[in-house]
Amino acid sequence: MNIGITVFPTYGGSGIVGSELGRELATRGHKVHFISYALPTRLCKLDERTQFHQVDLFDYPLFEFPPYDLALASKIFEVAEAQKLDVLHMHYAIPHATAAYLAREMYKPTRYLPFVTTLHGTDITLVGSRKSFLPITKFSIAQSDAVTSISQYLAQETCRTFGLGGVEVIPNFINAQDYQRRPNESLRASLAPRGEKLLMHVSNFRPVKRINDCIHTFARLRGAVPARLVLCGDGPERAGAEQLAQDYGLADDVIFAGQVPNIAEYLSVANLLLVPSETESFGLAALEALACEVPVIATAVGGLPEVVREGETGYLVPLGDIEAMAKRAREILTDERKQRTLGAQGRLWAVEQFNTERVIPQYEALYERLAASARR
Ligand code: GMT
Repeated sequence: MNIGITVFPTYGGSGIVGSELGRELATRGHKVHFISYALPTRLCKLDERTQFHQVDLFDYPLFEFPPYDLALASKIFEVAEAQKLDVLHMHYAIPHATAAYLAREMYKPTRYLPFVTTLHGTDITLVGSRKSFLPITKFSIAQSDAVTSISQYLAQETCRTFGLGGVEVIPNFINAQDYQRRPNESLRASLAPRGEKLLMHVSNFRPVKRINDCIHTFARLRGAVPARLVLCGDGPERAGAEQLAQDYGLADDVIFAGQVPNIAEYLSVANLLLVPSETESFGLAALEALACEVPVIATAVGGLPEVVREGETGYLVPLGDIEAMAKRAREILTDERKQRTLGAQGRLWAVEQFNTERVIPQYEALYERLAASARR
C-alpha cells in the first residue's frame, strides 16, 4: 500500500512510534511517505520505500503565527495526488487529524482518502482537553475514518473527555531484535567505573516526567548500595535537576547523558529503570527497558500498569511516593537473582505482548479495511 504518515518529528514518543511504524511497514513491502516539517529523528534511512515530504512553511510578516496546519493539509493533498496514497495515518490528534480532515475533503472530488488518527496521550489528557482546543480536537477525532489509542487507559480517557467511543486499542510495540540486552562493557565501565549499580531514566525531561523524583529516590539509596543514576534525554527540567543533585552532594554520581543515539545500548547496561511520571498513557521507555531485561519501577498511573506487571516485571508505586520507590530500588539492587528474574520475565512479557509481529499486522489490517471501504 501507499501510506502517508505524519508525526511530530523532533520531540516526544508519538514521533518515535510513528517513525518506527513507518520503518516496519517499509520492511514489509509498503511504500511509506512521511509528511512533516522535518525528517523524523528516528528515521535514519530514506530509500525507495521510505520517503520524506517536507511541509513548506512560509514566513510572512503578517503571520505572527505561521499556519502550519494549513501548510500541512496542502502538502498532504499534494502528496496524495502525486503518490496515489491509499491511506493516511496521523500520529497525535492536534493539529494532524485536523490537517488530514482538510486534505481528505479537498481531495474528495478526485478520490476518497481515508485517515487513521492514533491518539498518544497528551493530545487527549493535556492539550486536547483544554478549552481552546477541545471543540476542534473532538471534531477532528470524530471525522477520522478510524481512531486508535495506544492503551486501554487512553481509550477510556477519550470516551470520558470527548464522549467518543469506537476507539480501537493498538498498543505501542518493540522490535525484539533491535531492543535486546547486548551489554557494551566499555559503556558500562565509563558509567560505572567502580562497578556501581546503574539506575536509569529516559525521557524528554518535561514536568510531567518528574525527573526530580529520580534524584530524591537516588538520594535515599545512598549508603545502602554503591550506585549511580544515569538520566538520558534532555528538556526543560534538566537545569533544576542538576541543581538538586548538587544540593544533595550527589553531582558526581548523577550523570546527565543527554540525548543518546542508541537507547538500547544504554538500557543494556542498566540495573533498573525509574519512571516516576505524573501521567503516562503508555510509557514507551518502560517497554524498551523491559525488552532489554531491565526491571522497571513506575508510578501506578495512566497506562503504565498495562506495560509494567506488578511484582513480575518490576513494581508500581503511588505517584510521588519516593520512599516506596527507594525501597523497591534497594530490593532490586541488593538481590541479583531478583533483578535477573524480573528482567527475564520483563523480556518475555514485552516480546509476547508487544513485538512488531503481533502489533504491525493490526495496523495493516486496519489500513486494508479502510482502503477497501474507500474503494467501495
Ligand atoms: O510524553 C511524551 O514524551 C510525549 C508524548 C507524545 O505524544 O509524543 O508521549 C505520549 O506518547 C508516547 C508514545 O505513544 C507514550 O509512550 C507516552 O506515554 C505518552 N505520554 C504521555 O501520556 C504523557
